[in-house]
This record gives sequence, structure tokens and C-alpha cells, in this order.
Amino acid sequence: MRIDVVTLFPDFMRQCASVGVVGRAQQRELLQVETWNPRDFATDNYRTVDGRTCGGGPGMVMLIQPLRDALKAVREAAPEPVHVVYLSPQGARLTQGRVEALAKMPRIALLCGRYEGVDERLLAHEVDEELSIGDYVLSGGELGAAVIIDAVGRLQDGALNDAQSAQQDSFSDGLLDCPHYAKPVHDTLGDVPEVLLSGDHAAIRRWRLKQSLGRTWLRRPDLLAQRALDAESRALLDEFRREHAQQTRHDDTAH
Ligand code: 4FV
Repeated sequence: MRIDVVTLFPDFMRQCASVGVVGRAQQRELLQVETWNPRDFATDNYRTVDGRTCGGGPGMVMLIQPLRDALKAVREAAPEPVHVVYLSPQGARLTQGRVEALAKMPRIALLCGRYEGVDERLLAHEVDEELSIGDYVLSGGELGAAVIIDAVGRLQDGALNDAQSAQQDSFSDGLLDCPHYAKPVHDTLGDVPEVLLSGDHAAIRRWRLKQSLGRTWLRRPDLLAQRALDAESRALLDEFRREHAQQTRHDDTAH
């Protein structure tokens, strides 16, 4: 997969894409990340990429011409069609489901805004999809682009080794992840749950599913509402809720 990033901070984006699983995916040529600086496409002596916002008011807006020419160069840089994503708070919320769809595309381009944003006409003519990483305002789209590069990069076949398989990811099945433990089995902070030391993989799978269901019920009930539970999951969640109610009652009486 190839990802082209249009950004005023190409070094920062290349650095983000050079570490960890994503960096290794690039070394393994499972992923190629290229950067394009709109300033390199500006035509005036000052290499201007922004202008005053029409209608007055504070802040600057990114100009059409440098971005249009940068995206033209991106499109011509490789034969496959490019799906252009603009990162902004006005975009649809990024989800694992959307990440999985993007990860199957041959090429995406990530347009990173700065200042107040980008001239609307450029967005209307050049952007296929607007995505937001959250309901807050950043100083640029680069961090959102880095999130997408990481989330999409690790899903490239061969990017994760078995131990890291994406199958067990949070949200891969619409649930929050279960708790994880490592050695030592006994610590002043507590012990590793017995079942995880039992070698009984069926019991371990059920325990992890029960914990994922329980945590999702406690922390993100909105996610549970979005998915139907099979009989086993319903039974495990009921078990978790009963035990949780007992624990809460116990804690209440203890205090
Ligand atoms: C953002 C977000 C975000 C808005 C104006 C860049 C900034 C500035 N991008 N999810 N939230 N972008 O705040 O993706 O140009």
C-alpha cells in the first residue's frame, strides 16, 4: 500500500512513519509513505501557502494553487487511483471499521490542513473523504494523518507478527480488549488470574471474551448497543454483571 501525505511538516510525518511496526512495514515494503510539501508548489518568491480568510475575521486559510498542484503531483506519482482524505473536525469520526476499509486500498493521500483550514473549493474538487480523529481542535491535520498511517499500516499483511495479530485487537470484533498480564505471576500489586495459567485454552478464550464483554458494558455501552450478542456472549455478560453486582455490594458493605 502507498500513502502520500500533503503536509507543511514532511520531516515530522516521515519520522512518525519510520518507527515501530509501521517503520518495519516500510522496510518490508508492505507500506510506502511519501510526503509532499505544498510550499514546494507555491509560485511566488515568498512561497506563500496561506491567505487571509475572505469575509474578515481571525486566522489564515490554505490557498488552492499550492495544494492543487501538490495533489496533481501525487496523482501522477504512481499509476493506481488515489483516495484523498482530508483530516478535519468536520469529518466523519475515524473508526476501526473505516481503518480496515482504507487498509485495503492500493493508495490513499492524506491532506493535512494548518491555520483555520483549507479553501472550501479545493476540498470540494479534490477530496474524496473527510475524517476526524476526535471532537477537539488541533493545530494541524498531521497528528490525524499519523493516526491513520499507524492504524492502516499495522493492518498490512505481514506487518504484524503472529503474537501481535490484529485479530485480538480492540474493536476488531466491536468490543474493548480484555486485560493482559505478564510475569511475575505474584506481585504486591496482585496475582495473575488463575485461569490464564491453567493451559485450558477453551477456558482462557471464554475468560477473555467475558472480560471484553464486561468492560465494554461498563465503559462503552454504546458499542454493545451496536452489535448483536450470540448466546455464549449473552451468558458470559450476564455472569460478569452478576459477579460485578456482588462485588459492588460487597465493596459497599465493606466501607
Ligand atoms: C483535526 C481533528 C483537527 C483543524 C484546523 C487542523 C485542525 C487545523 N483533524 N481530526 N480533530 N484539525 O483538529 O482531524 O487546520
